[in-house]
Amino acid sequence: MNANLPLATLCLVRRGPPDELLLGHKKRGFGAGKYDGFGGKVHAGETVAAAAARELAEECGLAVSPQDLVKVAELTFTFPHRPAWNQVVHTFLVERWRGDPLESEEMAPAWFPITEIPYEAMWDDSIFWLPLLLAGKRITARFTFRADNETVAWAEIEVV
Ligand code: 6U4
Repeated sequence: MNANLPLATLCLVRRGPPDELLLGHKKRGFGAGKYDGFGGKVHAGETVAAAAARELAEECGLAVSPQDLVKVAELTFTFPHRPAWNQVVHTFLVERWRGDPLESEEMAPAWFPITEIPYEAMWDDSIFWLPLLLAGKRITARFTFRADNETVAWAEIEVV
C-alpha cells in the first residue's frame, strides 16, 4: 500500500538514567525550526539501516552499529496538499552508540528529559506517537495532514 512512497529514517537516541532523549533542532530545509530525531531520505541502493546510520552520523556525529538500531515504528505521513512531502519513516531506537553529539550544518542537538519533550516545537504528529515509543511500545501509524501542511487531520495508530 505504501510501496510507492519515498522511504526515510528517524533515529531516537536515548540515554539514562536520568532518562533523556537527544533531539535535533533542524536548521534548514524540510522541518526547519522544529525539533525531531535524526534521519533523512534513503538513497538508491542503500539499505534502510545503512541510511539510518549514515544520517545519524551526518546530522549529529554519532556512530551506531547496525545491530544497535532497534526498529520501533513505521510512520506513514501523507500530505494531500503537498504530495512531495509524503514519506514512510522507518524509526529506530538507539541506546548504544559511539561519540558525542555535535552540531552539524543541518541540526543542533540537545538532550531533553523524557518528561520535558518539547512537543510544541516538534511536528504536530509527534505527540501521537512519541509517548508510545518512549513507553516501550512498537507501532505502525499513519498521519494525514491538513491543507496547512502542518497540522494532523487524521491519524491511525496500531501497537504491534
Ligand atoms: P536533504 O534533502 O539532504 O536536506 P534529508 O536529510 O535526506 O534531506 P529530510 O531532512 O527531508 O531528508 O528528511 C526528513 C526527516 O524528517 C526524516 O528524518 C524523517 C523526518 N520526518 C518526516 N516527516 C516527519 C513528520 N511528520 N514528523 C516527524 N518527523 C518527520 O517527527
